[in-house]
Amino acid sequence: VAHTGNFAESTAKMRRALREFRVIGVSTNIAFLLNLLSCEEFCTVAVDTGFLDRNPQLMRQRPSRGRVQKLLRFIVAVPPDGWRKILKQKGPEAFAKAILDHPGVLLTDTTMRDAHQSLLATRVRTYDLVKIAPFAARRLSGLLSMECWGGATFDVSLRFLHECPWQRLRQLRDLVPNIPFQMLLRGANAVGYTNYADNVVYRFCEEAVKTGMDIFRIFDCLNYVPNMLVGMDAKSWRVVEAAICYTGDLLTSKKYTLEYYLDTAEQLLCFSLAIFALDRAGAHILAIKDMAGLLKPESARRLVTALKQKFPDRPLHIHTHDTAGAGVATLLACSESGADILDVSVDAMSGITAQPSMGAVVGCVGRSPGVQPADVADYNAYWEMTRRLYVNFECTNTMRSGNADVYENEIPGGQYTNLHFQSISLGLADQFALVKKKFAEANQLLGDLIKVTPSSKVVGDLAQFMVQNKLSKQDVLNRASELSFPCSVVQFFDGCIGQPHGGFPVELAAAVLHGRKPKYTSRPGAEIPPFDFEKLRRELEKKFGQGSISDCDLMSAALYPKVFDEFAEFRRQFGDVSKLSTRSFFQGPKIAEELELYLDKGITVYVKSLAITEPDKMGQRRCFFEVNGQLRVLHTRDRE
Ligand code: 3PY
Ligand code: ZN
Repeated sequence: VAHTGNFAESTAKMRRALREFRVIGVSTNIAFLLNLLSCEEFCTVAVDTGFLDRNPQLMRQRPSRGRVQKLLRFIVAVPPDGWRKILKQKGPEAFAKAILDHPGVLLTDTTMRDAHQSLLATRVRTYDLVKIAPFAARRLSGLLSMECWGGATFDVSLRFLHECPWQRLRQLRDLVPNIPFQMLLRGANAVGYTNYADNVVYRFCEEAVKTGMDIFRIFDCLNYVPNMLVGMDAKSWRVVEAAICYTGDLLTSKKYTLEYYLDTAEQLLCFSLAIFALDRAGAHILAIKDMAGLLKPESARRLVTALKQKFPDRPLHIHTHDTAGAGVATLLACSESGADILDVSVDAMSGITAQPSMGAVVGCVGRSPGVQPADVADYNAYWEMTRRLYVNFECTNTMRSGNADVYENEIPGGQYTNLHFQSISLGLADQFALVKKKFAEANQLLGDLIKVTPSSKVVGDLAQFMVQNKLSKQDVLNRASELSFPCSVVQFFDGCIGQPHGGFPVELAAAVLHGRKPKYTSRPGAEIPPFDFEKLRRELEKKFGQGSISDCDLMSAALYPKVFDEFAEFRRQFGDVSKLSTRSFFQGPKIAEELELYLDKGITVYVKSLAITEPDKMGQRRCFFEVNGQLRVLHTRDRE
């Protein structure tokens, strides 16, 4: 905790450090610091500069030696070593070997990515992630990894939270130097919804590694191996985790059988080396990605046992969702059958459509999981409170509990509540049960697909189309050539997202494409010309100013051109809103409430909202603020 001689500044820093468990430096006046730390008013209320005059005893008391020692112990505690040390010092192959040699089962915490993507519409802000990150670094250092990036978080942070996803990753990395970070990469779709040119995916991965990413979980929405290899073919010291998507039930499915998963794993782990001439192992880790929570305990036993027998030299990582409520049972079955790593999310951010509960797995798993129940409980206390800030985005607004009907409709966790929400906005609120039934029918019409972003959108769009137009499965087949199918369905049959296992249903494909040939019959990215980054930079600099576009900005714009333009314009108008507290961001300031804005290292501004006038004839309001004690007036128009 730094004492700079400026009372207001030091006070702000210390209160912030206390709140965020973050240590910035060491005060030379430990007595003063200790007295402040033990003063309740200081720790809980926003104090002003008269605070010391009212509490002169704080300057005089001498602390005991024991208290100094305790405080020093806290100050000097740096995060303990974690799995990242092995990765950095010995590289990804040794990292994978160390996982295999580890006697316990290891955990990945998905709270900062998939859990809030599934439960809170991906809305958790950087502000709330960085607050708890130092705690995770110190008390959860035994985690194999934290999944904190990728999937939908990239798009949502730019589009809805108006914050830079790269800055989020950088900030988290600074605070968690010891636990490997993991991200979800949608193969050739990177963190988007469509296939990009190969150089976009490569450059995205390079930038992510530079910004602090370690483990890339790579999947393709159709398990289309050529698409996955685009993401897997990288050159840096990052870890490649090849994820095979799981669907149906391998005990009963005729299409997605145990042999299918073993063959796909073989292609990813072995054949890819020879066929695609990768310059190193195809994948360091193998993952089963059960995005809808369909993997039942008995099927899990068979799958894990078979994969471990066939590929004993690759760690096996299991990802599931708890939609039906059987997630913990599945993870325990996986652990007993020899899985090396399990995905969990903290209790308060688990269950329903998210991952199974960390606390439950830690409590029940026989093999030592590397984290302590008491630490999980403290972590949970934070998330219990934080989740409340996102009440408007709660999946529980539309879904009170998990639902075992997922075994019938196979809707992925991340899509389940979204689809419900979409149905409401399309005026189909009371027909969600029908939408789910049609989802299963649409899946059959499309040939029984792997369903995950973006193939799940194709199935969801067709399901909603069937409900809106009151179409049965047979109607779709009979009238296919005259129907105007959703764009995503046409693109699917055009091969734009890849080739499905078992091929396209021939008759429906011919009808949807009106007899013409599909655009792509192999990997789409192979035919997309390389993306011209320098041209894009010139265009952006013309719009937003010379030198204003960082390499990360450029990457965001290459992936999401329109969303980035809006984000950059917003940033130009309002600055970096990720610094605002979540309540201020979503609800704005309350009159007379003091906000503490931490702008940069050592720069904290206190803002008090004093009054806001009614709109004048021109629709303008005047807002009166006190900024560090000085009056400021702002003229503004209500946002629509
Ligand atoms: C994503 O693609 O964002 C997913 O979470 C898929 O399961
Ligand atoms: Zn998931």
